[in-house]
Amino acid sequence: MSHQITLHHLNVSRSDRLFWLLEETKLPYNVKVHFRLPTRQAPPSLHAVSPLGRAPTLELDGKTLTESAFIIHQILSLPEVIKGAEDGSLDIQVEETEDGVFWSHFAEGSMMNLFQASAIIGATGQGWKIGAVGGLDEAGKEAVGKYSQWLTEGYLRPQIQGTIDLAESFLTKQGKQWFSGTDKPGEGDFMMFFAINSLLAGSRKDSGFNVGPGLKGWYERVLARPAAKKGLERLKQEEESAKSKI
Ligand SMILES: N[C@@H](CCC(=O)N[C@@H](CS)C(=O)NCC(=O)O)C(=O)O
Repeated sequence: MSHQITLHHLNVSRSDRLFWLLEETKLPYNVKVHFRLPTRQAPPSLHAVSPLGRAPTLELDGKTLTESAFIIHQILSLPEVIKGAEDGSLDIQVEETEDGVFWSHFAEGSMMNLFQASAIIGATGQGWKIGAVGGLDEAGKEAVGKYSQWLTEGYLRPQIQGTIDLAESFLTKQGKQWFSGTDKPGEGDFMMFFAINSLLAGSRKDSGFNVGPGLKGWYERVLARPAAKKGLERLKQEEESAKSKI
């Protein structure tokens, strides 16, 4: 059965996980690009298709799916994807593994929540500090600046580094190639991709976190895969083509 798939992508977002996954599955898909507002929030067009206005959102045969982990789970459960993995035409871990489920939950539940908190405090703290919001006097602005600096640097940074170190030690100390724990990438790998990509090549590249050789090697293995290359290229092309129509 051929499926009708539309990926709703927001620039600089977790939907990079799905570009990689969809290319690995060889399923054809359409892309609708949504651009963030100057406040960095999702635009009304994404709210129109997604209950919380979040990306990724995927339309699969008329059904609206949200939450990347759930979307990945649904795609990996499609009969043709299971069959492709069984007959060897797809080189991905489709059957759930203990490691794969763990890292899939870890990616959002322990890693991204901290990154997200830090990003929100950093951006909103700056807004209060420069007087764009809050209406504070100089002493108040200074206090907000000090508190947000302590939260992001003193409180959250060590916790975020701890999540990076745990992922590093899984790959190095346990000698694993993939977060699936097998010789193929699976749901844990697709889910971990957003954070690691942002640390090594994206918005967190210069944020001063220590990313070890295990994660760097994992990232190189991902990027060496034709499907990951194709997915990232498609993401770029879709954004460029949508931008040219604005
Ligand atoms: N847990 C969700 C998180 C989705 C999420 O927060 N997406 C961000 C982009 S990375 C978003 O849509 N932000 C827009 C906004 O907050 O307005 C998932 O894994 O899909």
